[in-house]
Amino acid sequence: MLNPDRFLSDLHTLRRFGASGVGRGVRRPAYSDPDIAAREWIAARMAEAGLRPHFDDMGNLFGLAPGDASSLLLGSHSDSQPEGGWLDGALGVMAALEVARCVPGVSVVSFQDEEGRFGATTGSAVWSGQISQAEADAFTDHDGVSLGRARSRMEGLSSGPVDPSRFSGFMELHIEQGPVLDRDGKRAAVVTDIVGIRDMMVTFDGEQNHAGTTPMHLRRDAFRALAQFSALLEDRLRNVVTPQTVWTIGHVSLHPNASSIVPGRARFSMQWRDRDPERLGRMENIIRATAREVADGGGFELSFGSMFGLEPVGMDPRLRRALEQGAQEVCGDEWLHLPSGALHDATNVARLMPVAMLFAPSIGGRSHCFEEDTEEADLITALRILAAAATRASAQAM
Ligand code: HGY
Ligand code: MN
Ligand code: MN
Repeated sequence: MLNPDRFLSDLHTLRRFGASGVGRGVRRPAYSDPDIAAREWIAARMAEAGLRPHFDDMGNLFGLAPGDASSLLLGSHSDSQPEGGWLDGALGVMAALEVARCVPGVSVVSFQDEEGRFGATTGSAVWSGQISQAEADAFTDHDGVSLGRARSRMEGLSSGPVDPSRFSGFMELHIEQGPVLDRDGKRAAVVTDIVGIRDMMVTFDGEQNHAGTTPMHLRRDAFRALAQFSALLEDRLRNVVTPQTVWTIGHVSLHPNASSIVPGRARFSMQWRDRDPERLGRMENIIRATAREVADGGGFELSFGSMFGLEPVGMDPRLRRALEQGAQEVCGDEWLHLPSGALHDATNVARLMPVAMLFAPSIGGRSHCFEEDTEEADLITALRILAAAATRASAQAM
């Protein structure tokens, strides 16, 4: 029998690992002390629930259903953004655990580094073979720490790889992290598809110089190149994008980043997302051409880092149907279909097995911030839908 109080208590306990900032914010980046401590606590809760905790070499934590029969995998991730909310990922892991306590044939997972301290959805990307362990180990965070070095902090916990063929499918409950459910007053969403993403670092190199004595017309100011690139891009992308297309310059570092020095270098992240792979490709061409136009026009050196990409994925019709029936059963017509503008581990897992996703509302549509929150009644509704769907899906898989 589902125990909503136990589920909510688990969520509040998990939030305490890396509790930060206002509200229920967290700082729990992959392989940090709070992340590792949280994973060890989740492993203990898995064991109490009758699952077999199993860390793999990446630090992905599985709670394996007893016996050798195929099981349905439920879960998400428990690492957070540098400034994150208490529910992003955590909701899916703790709801999966509560369902596994009540529905036979359910295993649980908390993937590592979904939030991309080192890349994006790195733990499930390695597990699904999207990238090799060696490739992942070479990734570095913005402080230059390699994933290989960071994950060595979990050395000794690993029991080796988990074979994906032991699972019949994957379902992930996640907060919407957007405004639609909150705006429309709906209780849940069944996801139709997950956007694709492209992400790369770009560098403009100009000329470092004195901020007081260098006339404006003689400057090769790398920040101004970045500003001009960003403004020009709005215009160049206009005829290619839709209202749902997004692009973000989220990380910027200026060198030497001093008030009295004209910056000689601007290094920044360029990320874009869309549901159409062909549009992602056209955007890449425009982004590269616009950066080149700015560099040539202002006498800057231009360099591009390696590009990370994931393709858009659709949801499995059978598992999606189980979520739709679960939603209808639990909250009548108070649910809808939504595409996911956020990336999720389900994108990588879809390479291995059928996947489907369920969203719970985000208050004010806020996420990737300390203010992220969801009404507790909506958390319980989502739990009930996930349990109803898992009951159907695991029965069908037998
Ligand atoms: O960025 C994303 O979409 C995910 O929340 N990491
Ligand atoms: Mn997430
Ligand atoms: Mn996130």
